[in-house]
Amino acid sequence: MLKLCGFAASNYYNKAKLALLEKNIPFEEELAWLGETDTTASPLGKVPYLRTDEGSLSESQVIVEYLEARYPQTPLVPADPFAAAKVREVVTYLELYLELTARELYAEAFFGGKVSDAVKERQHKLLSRYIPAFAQVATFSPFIAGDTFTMADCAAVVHLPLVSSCTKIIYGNDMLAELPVKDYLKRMGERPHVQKVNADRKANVELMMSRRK
Ligand SMILES: N[C@@H](CCC(=O)N[C@@H](CS)C(=O)NCC(=O)O)C(=O)O
Repeated sequence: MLKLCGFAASNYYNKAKLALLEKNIPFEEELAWLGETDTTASPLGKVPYLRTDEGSLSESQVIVEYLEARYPQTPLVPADPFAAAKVREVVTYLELYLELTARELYAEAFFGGKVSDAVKERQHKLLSRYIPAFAQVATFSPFIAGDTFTMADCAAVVHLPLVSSCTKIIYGNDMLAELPVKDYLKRMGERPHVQKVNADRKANVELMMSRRK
């Protein structure tokens, strides 16, 4: 049985979890907080990682691509190579440009830390350039990368809320406000597997907070 390792407050963990759920692949969850991960499975100590009968895998996109190749049921990329590449393009813009750039602000936005004004300014400049580029590759019609649910939605559903809320907290305005993100997330929130991921995330955030006290 596949084992998804990490914790459900993590957006990258939830991306892999949503792919597993949407593809109806049986799996178990193994709770591993940061600092308590198996570094033979995830050398950088990051979550998620996946235990399979063949060995372990780290990096959420590697995991999702493995699931896609190993379990072709309920595909999360179109069969057409160009359409599939367009889906992966959206994932790349979401993660490499939006999420990773916003991540520099999370310490202050979500974890009670402090981010310097210089970093805030630099990330604002980058996001101001990256968000319109993302808007050019994302369709939101009705899914993030076209007319079917894909691995790009597994990423968008977990990353977009963080980018919205952290920019709102740090800069006083949601830098995604001009994109149809709210309506998109509302639509996605009607999917039972998205609801499960969100409910498990909330419960895990509470557990995380109670551990800090
Ligand atoms: N590129 C990685 C990113 C995963 C990641 O950053 N996960 C966070 C939790 S949301 C983490 O493990 N952070 C700890 C660290 O970066 O050391 C992936 O796609 O799996």
